[in-house]
Amino acid sequence: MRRAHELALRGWGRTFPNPMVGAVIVAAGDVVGEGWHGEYGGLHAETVAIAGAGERARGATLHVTLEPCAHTGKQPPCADAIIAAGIARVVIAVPDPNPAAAGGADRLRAAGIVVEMASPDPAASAYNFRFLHQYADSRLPYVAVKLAVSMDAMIADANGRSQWISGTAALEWVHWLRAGFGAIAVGARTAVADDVQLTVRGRVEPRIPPVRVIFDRRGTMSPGHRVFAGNSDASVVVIVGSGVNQAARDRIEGAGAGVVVADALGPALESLAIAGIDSVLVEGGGRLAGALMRDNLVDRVYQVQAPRWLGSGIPAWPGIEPAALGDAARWRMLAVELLGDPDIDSDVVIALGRR
Ligand code: AOF
Ligand code: ZN
Repeated sequence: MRRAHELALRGWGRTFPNPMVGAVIVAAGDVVGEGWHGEYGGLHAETVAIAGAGERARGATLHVTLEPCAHTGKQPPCADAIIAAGIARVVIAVPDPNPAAAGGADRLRAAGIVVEMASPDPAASAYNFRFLHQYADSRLPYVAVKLAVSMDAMIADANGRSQWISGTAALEWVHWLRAGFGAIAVGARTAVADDVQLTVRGRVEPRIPPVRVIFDRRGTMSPGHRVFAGNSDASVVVIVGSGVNQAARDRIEGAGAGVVVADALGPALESLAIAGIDSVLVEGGGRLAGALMRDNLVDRVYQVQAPRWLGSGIPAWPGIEPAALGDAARWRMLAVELLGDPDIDSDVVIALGRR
């Protein structure tokens, strides 16, 4: 199943609104077929694995990261393909929350196949948050915060310089990460200080380019900033407070961006959801990260820990309500990964999810 999850992740950035799915067929201890869902609307993981296994699928075990579908959508039902292939046993990591497609496990059982649900492991399928969030009955987008911090938890030095705390491998990784979100966001201070583009410039080209969002309560963004430069298909949305005057709003709209008016982060995120944004990767600054955390709006944290000390600077996550150790919320560790060559970079990314 671990291999099946690895394969699923190859669909990163390419399958939404459908899931990433991986499948591995094992016969007599040998892997005889592998598949993953590589592109929205394309072949399902199970079908690809079955095609690879051919006759060796007969009597074999299929490990699949999502319950096989029982419906005809863009693709025919995988449950029927599994039955036709003569697979004897199916191990499933996560039941399908999509009511249109669910029911595959029951159909397989009815055909005499042994079906097992793997023990629940939120970390193993954490990559599918976008697919799963669609069925989570939330009025908000899924919110992830990515921060690069020094060992002493600063996101910038005392002069406000934050480029680059982490190394080149981390930068490549961030571009990969961006491809998996519906929007990329920063606070206006960061947008101006780094003159950000918020585009995806990595090895995965997202099927739908993420919307670029700037939280600009005071309306300070102006048309000269690079995010408005028109070198990308990804639209730009600027969220301003109700105190920002019409002239400033017109200036931002004149630069080609959409303007959303909101005075708090919850309503701002709700407006993004209404505009069709399902998920947001917030990349700073620290103040925005701290405010989102304080308001309980963060679903996932990616903290890139760089092996250096700054002594002073801009702290990550300011403004969080103090808590006694016994009361402080404990997050779930989803993954820890070393980014790049330890001789060059030695950054570590820690992925955390809510419990
Ligand atoms: C996928 N890829 O590998 C699996 C999926 O319209 P369709 O036919 O592509 O069906 C989409 C639904 O099928 C999807 O929401 C999910 O519930 C189920 N399984 N989907 O795109 C796959 N196994
Ligand atoms: Zn299917």
